[in-house]
Amino acid sequence: MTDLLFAPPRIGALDLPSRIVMAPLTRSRAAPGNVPSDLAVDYYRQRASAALIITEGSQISQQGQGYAWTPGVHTPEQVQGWAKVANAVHEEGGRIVIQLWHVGRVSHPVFQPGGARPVAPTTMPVPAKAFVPGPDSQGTFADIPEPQELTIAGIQLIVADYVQAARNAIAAGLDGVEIHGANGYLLDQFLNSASNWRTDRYGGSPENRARLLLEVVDAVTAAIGRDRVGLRLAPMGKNFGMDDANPEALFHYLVRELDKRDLAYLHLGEPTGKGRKIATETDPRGQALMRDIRAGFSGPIILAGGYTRWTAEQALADGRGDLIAFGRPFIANPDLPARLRIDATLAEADPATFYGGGAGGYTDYPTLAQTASREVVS
Ligand code: 8OZ
Repeated sequence: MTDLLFAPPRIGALDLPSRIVMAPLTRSRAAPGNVPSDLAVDYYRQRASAALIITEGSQISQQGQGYAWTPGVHTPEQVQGWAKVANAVHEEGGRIVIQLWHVGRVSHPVFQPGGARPVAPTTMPVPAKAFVPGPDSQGTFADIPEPQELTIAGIQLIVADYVQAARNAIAAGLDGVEIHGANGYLLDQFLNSASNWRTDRYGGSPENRARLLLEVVDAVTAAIGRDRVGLRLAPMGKNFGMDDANPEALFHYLVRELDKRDLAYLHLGEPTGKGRKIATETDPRGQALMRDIRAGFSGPIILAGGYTRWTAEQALADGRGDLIAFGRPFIANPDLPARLRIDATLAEADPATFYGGGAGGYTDYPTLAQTASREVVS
């Protein structure tokens, strides 16, 4: 076993101690006002040994929220909350960027200003349910009404919201932002031909469907600097009705454009055709597309999708990516890099506590050292 995971890379403005990234993970535990809670401060502090923490998706505006208790980055209280998180991670010697999120049509009137219908590129039924606050502080799933089609003015407001959110992130002391362009949310809804039937300059050709994403990238990089902006994409992803008639044509254009923009990194969710389960299960067409993206993008690439230490080392050895994002393993193993270094057995995360609730299943997973001392004590 080589130790490629521990060869230190530089991405954008940041020197990293390893290639082990903490993937963005929705945990639905924000305090009232969608403010990152004091528990979130502990949670991220505990995971500061990651080469880079990418926070949970955080809505750029009230319109951008689609799940109960996700944090925002658009009010002064939320920015204060993120400042505490950034401080905690920096105190431990870590680095942290925030994932900027607009869910588009994957929302519900309970989240929308004035109880409006959620916004989308095109009005059509949404093959998804929204996770809304239910009785007894439990989340519950609700049908999504047909969304409203965004006007050009509405699109421009959203671009401005991304810019403000990115400025807020920097004001909070975070190290940068990741634009969420994946998994069936707003920017992905514009990219994919199945969800974008527009006939204006934001729909039709790959150039037009990529326009909003590139406008957001350009506006955010102009505001905070290219070396502090990453982008997450899900090539051939199928979440929430995503589908593209010609993903090769779309990504050929998109990657060529992104490459000109000199981003800090590109973060790719592996196409598995089976719900992003295991990286090695990718279908041949998806693998070929991933190779083309890799060849067309000269900046660092982070790969995500059910990686283990072994498959991560393989991906790095094959040159398929430069860094690996681990999601579930970071939930139950706050000291994941230390465990991977000695190939320790990993703790399993409990899915019952993924979303919502308090400290249980959030900040109470021990490090290896804590586990050892508990065993000595008992
Ligand atoms: C799981 C649950 C809720 C949201 C994504 C932000 O898929 C998410 C998400 C994942 O990108």
